[in-house]
Amino acid sequence: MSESIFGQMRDAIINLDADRAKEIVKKGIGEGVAPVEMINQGIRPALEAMGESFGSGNIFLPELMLAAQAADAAVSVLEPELLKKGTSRSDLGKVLMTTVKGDIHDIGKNIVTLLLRSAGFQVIDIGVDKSGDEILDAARKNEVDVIGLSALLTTTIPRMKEFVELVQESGMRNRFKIIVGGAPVTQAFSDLIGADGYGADAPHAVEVAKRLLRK
Ligand code: B1M
Repeated sequence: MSESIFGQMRDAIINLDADRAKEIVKKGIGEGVAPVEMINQGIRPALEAMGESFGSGNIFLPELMLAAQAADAAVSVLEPELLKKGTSRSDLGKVLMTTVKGDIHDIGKNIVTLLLRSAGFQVIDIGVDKSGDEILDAARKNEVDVIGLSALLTTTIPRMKEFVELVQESGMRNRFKIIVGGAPVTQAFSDLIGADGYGADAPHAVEVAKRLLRK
């Protein structure tokens, strides 16, 4: 049953049909399909397929943008479900989430934000395209425990390395845990730049944040 929901969701996004994507999510919720599974098996693979078509020149930016809008629409229906299924605790710690400078991809960041909130973290989401100085300033002002950086472009992941260096130079490296993620980011890259943790997907990011704060 849920197998066909995932297929229908992928089709809706690939056909750039936001209304249909929302309908399928509602149907999935009605059938008791786990929201995280709808993301992992429906939304994310659909966008990956669109990304491949874009990379090979079979579709163009306007189509990619419409696919992203359909995915966003699907996530917006899932949002209350994810938060409803979450814990009533909000004391696991404070996390700042952002996408690094030069990068406006935010679907993955928003999903990680949702799951962290659902798990009981307080999340300050400062949006996309943020410089190292902006991120560090916000982290300091909001007194967060964890800084979460997302990047989707091979040209923007170097901003993560620069950020770790900036925090080190500012003398605040012991004050913040830094978690990185996004499609081109790997555990090896995270280790290389000296981040504290890497999340392959949103549930994994939550586990890593919990482990780092030992909660
Ligand atoms: Co862009 N784009 N895009 N794009 N886009 C990619 C990344 C690309 C791989 C597509 C391709 O060509 N095959 C390619 C990058 C190639 C490269 O770097 N070598 C690319 C390109 C080239 C571009 C533009 C440059 C295109 C252009 O303008 N010519 C441009 C860049 C703009 C910019 O940022 N400056 C661009 C623009 C766009 C849209 C605006 C159309 C749209 C983004 C809309 C939005 O985000 N609001 C878009 C999209 C949708 C994609 C793809 C198709 C899908 C990304 C996505 O949302 N995936 C993408 C192809 C791909 O990823 N395979 C592509 C679904 C999402 C749920 O997954 O973001 O990976 P993801 O997040 C996951 C995990 O990675 C993890 O958890 C999430 C949930 O499971 N995670 C974290 C993410 N952040 C985390 C942080 C953590 C932990 C885990 O800790 C803090």
